[in-house]
Amino acid sequence: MYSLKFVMFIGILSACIICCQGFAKSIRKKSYAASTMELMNLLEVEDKLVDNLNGYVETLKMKLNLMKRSLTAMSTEHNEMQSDYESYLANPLNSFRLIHRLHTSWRKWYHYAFRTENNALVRIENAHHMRMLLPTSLDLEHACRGIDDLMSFYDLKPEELAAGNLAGYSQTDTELTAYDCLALGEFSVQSRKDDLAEAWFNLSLSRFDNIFDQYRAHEALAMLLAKNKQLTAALHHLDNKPEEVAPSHGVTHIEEELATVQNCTVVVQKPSRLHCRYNSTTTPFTRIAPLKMEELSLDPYMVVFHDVIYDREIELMLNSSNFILSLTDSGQESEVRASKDSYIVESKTLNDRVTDMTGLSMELSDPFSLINYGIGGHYMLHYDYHKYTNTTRAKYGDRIATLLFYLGEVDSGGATIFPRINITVTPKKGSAVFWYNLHNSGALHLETLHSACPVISGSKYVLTKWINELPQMFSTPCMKDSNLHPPQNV
Ligand SMILES: *[C@@H]1O[C@H](CO)[C@@H](O)[C@H](O)[C@H]1NC(C)=O
Ligand SMILES: *[C@@H]1O[C@H](CO)[C@@H](O)[C@H](O)[C@H]1NC(C)=O
Ligand SMILES: *[C@@H]1O[C@H](CO)[C@@H](O)[C@H](O)[C@H]1NC(C)=O
Ligand SMILES: *[C@@H]1O[C@H](CO)[C@@H](O)[C@H](O)[C@H]1NC(C)=O
Ligand SMILES: *[C@@H]1O[C@H](CO)[C@@H](O)[C@H](O)[C@H]1NC(C)=O
Ligand SMILES: CC(=O)N[C@H]1CO[C@H](CO)[C@@H](O)[C@@H]1O
Repeated sequence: MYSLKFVMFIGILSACIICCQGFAKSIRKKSYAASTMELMNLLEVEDKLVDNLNGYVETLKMKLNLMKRSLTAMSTEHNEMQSDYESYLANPLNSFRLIHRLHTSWRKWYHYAFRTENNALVRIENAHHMRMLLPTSLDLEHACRGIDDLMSFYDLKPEELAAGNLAGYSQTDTELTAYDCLALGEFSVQSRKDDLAEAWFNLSLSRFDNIFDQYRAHEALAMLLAKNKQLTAALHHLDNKPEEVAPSHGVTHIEEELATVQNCTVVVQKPSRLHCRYNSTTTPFTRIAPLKMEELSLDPYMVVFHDVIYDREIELMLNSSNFILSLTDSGQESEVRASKDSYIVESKTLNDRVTDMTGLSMELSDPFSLINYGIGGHYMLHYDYHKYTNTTRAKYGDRIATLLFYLGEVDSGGATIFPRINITVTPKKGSAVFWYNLHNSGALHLETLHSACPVISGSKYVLTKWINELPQMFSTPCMKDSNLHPPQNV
């Protein structure tokens, strides 16, 4: 039991403080975890909730009993008929009763089954109102932090706490449940204490007693391992997935990351390209200087252009003192992109060239951004589109297409890969890859998921251009549900 006297003393004290400070009691502002008074209120709330649920169960039981009794009567009658149905139905009264039963009674039962009893409804509404009194996720976070602080101060281990052992002050009835351990693990993940999180998840796993619940702990462990790039170990935890459980978004993501890693180790040029030809039909410029382009995919439409940026242009850009300065800045390492922060480049010449290559207007497009990936530099799986809400999108426009110039030769690694369409583009100095991120209908093209493989040797410079959809309104034919973007003449 709780030390009630102590709790009440603190409770009264807190009440005084609350009154003195003139807090409106009706609006709960205090964190439950911060005050014993509030915790006492929470005990009361739990009492009421249990009462309420009990009432609900009683109401349902009455309904169930009523239905069971009728069912017994009905099946007795039905069985009687079946033993000798000819003589049963020979009696006109029996025939009448059969028709009546099926016409009236079953309908009645059907409606009765759907109807929610007033009594039950009141209980549900009670529960609905009491939601206001329940601890919020912030309360839970405070509570987790409290436990975490205790552990740091007294150097407690998760196993001890889980067993209800508070620094030698042991009480077996305060053992933590598997779900408690899971919540503390998730809090530890958020606080970036991964070792602690693993220990909590391990404890949670050992406390669950069926495979469905256990899978939740396995999933949590898998996410943790995946975060630390231990993808194979992560997938191992997912082996035990019960068939009835639908794969979660996170799990799919781990599988894709792993496939990406495997793909990156086999960076091979895709042999069967669709076409390779000189193209001179996009704009007048290209009639004079045809573009060498290869089609990689029709859906999403994706092409590689060769020799579209000149060595001298690249040298000038990379020699720019501002760019060099931006490289020596200690760029923040992000988890998604392990590369130096990008550097903005404005160039009318290049803008015009992209228009020549793609037939798209560069109005409203993001400026070029120059990115350097050093050894091991990579970019995890992502989409280029923003996935704006409709109103934001109507205002700003999403990125309809991406053009990516390769500015440096990479000796090994560094490919751009699209796992969902099985396309790998190896960087080649002076070439560029172009693809549409959106369907012609405007829908986001999910197959454009891509990542940049780690550079093994060399240094990879890419110049990207994200092209805005809004100025293309009159040039892109809007064919609903058509995936192919036939390039247009400007
Ligand atoms: C969690 O369990 C795994 C497998 O039993 C073990 O290898 C690992 O060391 C444990 N981690 C912690 C932090 O206890
Ligand atoms: C993906 O491409 C590689 C290399 O071209 C090929 O070996 C493999 O069979 C392809 N996989 C699929 C699923 O198309
Ligand atoms: C770029 O810098 C290198 C080394 O400092 C120099 O040799 C080269 O001439 C420069 N190129 C241009 C185009 O300025
Ligand atoms: C946004 O627009 C699309 C297409 O017009 C529509 O299908 C979707 O329901 C809209 N979403 C919202 C949140 O309005
Ligand atoms: C050249 O490319 C443009 C745009 O990419 C396309 O419309 C046209 O069909 C291509 N022409 C040839 C001859 O391939
Ligand atoms: C581009 C590429 O090699 N894609 C492959 C990546 O890995 C998955 C699964 O292993 C394959 O199905 C893709 O073909």
